[in-house]
Parts: sequence; C-alpha cells; structure tokens
Amino acid sequence: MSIKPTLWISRKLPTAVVERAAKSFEVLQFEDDVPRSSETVIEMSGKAEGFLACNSEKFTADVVLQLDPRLKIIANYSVGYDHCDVPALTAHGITVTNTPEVLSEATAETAMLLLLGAARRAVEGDKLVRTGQWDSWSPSFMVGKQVSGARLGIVGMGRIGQVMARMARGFGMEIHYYNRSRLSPEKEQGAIYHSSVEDLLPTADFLSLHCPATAETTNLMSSERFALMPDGSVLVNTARGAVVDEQALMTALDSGKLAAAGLDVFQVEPGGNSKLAAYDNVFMLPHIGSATFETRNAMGFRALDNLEAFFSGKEPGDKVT
Ligand code: 8YV
Repeated sequence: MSIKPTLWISRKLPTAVVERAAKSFEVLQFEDDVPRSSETVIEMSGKAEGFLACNSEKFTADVVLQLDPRLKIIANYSVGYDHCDVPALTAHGITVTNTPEVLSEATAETAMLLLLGAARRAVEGDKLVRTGQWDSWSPSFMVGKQVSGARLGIVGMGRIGQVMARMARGFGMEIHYYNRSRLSPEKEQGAIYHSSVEDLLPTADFLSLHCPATAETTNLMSSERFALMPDGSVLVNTARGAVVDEQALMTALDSGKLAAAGLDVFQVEPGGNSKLAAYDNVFMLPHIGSATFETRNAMGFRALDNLEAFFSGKEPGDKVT
C-alpha cells in the first residue's frame, strides 16, 4: 500500500471536505480555528508535503525563504491569491493553486445584495425600524436609487463579473464593462465594452469591482477616478479592499458624487474602517462573499481536486503562476 502524503489543513473546514481529505491524505489539523502565524506556517512546512491554506495565512517572500523543502504544494481555499508571493513560491519549487468558478455565484449574490442594499438605503431603514424610530411617512421618506433600468459598470469581467452581469440583467440593468481583453459575443451577452476604466466610469450609475488585487489595481478607485463617475452613483466592492482608496471614497460620499456604497472588503481585514462605519449610506459586510454552505464545500472539494491531481503526478487544474 502506498504511503499517503501529509496534508496540513490550516483552518477548520466543512466536515465533508475533511472527510474526503482523509481518504487521500494523512491530515494534520489544530483543534482551534485562528489565523496561523508565519512561525506556525514555517514549522508546518517541515511536517507536510501539502497545505490546504486560506487567505489568513500569508506567504510573503520572507516566509517563503524559510519554508522547509518538504512542502511541495499550497492549495488555497480561495480564488484570490494576493496573500501568496507566487513568483517567490514558484522559485522555491512550490506549486500554488486557487479555487476559481465554484464561488462565482455566491460572490455575485453578495455583490447584488450590496448593490440593492446601498441603492435602497438598507442600513438607514434597518436602523429606523430596529431602534423604534420609525414614526412617520411622507412621499420623500427613505427615497432611494432605482436599480432597474440603470447602467452597471463592471471592472473585471472574469467569472464573477460575468455572473454579476447575468444577475444584473435580470434586474433590467444595462451592462457596461472594462476588462483587459474584450470578451467574445457569447460571453458579452450584449454588455458594452470599454477599453479603459476612464472610459467606463462616466457610464456607471452603479460600479461593481471584480478584479484581483495586483500592483496595477492598488487604489484603482482614486479621487481622480471617482470624479469621472456620474453624480449620485453607487460603488460596490466584493473584490479586495486594496482596489479602493478608502479616503477618496469618503470624500466622494461627502461631496455627493457617490450616493452610497456597498462593501464586503476593506483595506484592513479583519476589522474594516471605523471612519467608513460612520456613514449610514455605506452598507458593509465582513468579507463573506463566498460564505454559503454550498460554496464552502465546493471550495474545499476544488482544492482537494488540485491536491489529488498534484500528488498523482498530474498538473493541477487551477495552478496559478
Ligand atoms: C474567501 C475570498 O472567503 O476566495 C477568495 O478570494 O476572498 C473569499 O472567498 C477567503 O479568501 C477564504 O480563504
């Protein structure tokens, strides 16, 4: 009987995922469920050939240099891999994978929730009812921005962006997008392509961000770019906090350039931004884009597909470079 490779699962994952992992691997896990320090990550690299890791574990160039040669693959339980220095890991001989596709529906649902909640003043309304302060009605009471018939600008028309476009079309929105390359007509489904973010922004009554965090997209939404949006527009971010300059966002909210925002991601996580929390027209969630029971299982199974392919000598389907 061949010896099973050892797999460290860094966080508490769904039971079905751990049970499947135990069929192919000797699984190492801790009792608690907390983000793992660099020291722990480095220590565990000497005990396992594979990691099933989350974005709470940081694989910076400095950490990578200290990883034990026993570790051969990091299968991330996330589609984003900005917590990994992939060039450093690759140079160190470690394969890196992610979990695309399986979380597109759940993340786009969260973006839609934020879009609707920001447009229709969900935070203010919930607060009024919850605190017993809802004591009147008038024609101008709690009037929000209509979604149907409005234009939605999407930055990053990858898998999640395309699902978001499909859902928004169901709400009667007109879809505009910016992507590094134009999509085929089958994928565009009538969406209007813009060859630059600057060209897209004036059309975005609503703007939803679906691009990865990279050196190029850091602070993509800057004061200059907010200024290009229509007055009273709405920003939605389920991508990464690094993509939005939060100070510029607050200035845009203060001036009325933005009527509202819906945010699932922040520059500082966990925690968010206490200054943004003072805005009732900002609808916030604690980075739960992919947090549905179905998707959490699917992410784990996808990571295991990658690990099993790797350890049977095949190229994992979701290898990132
Ligand atoms: C996860 C995410 O909740 O997949 C991603 O990139 O941001 C989220 O879906 C988180 O990263 C899990 O590790």
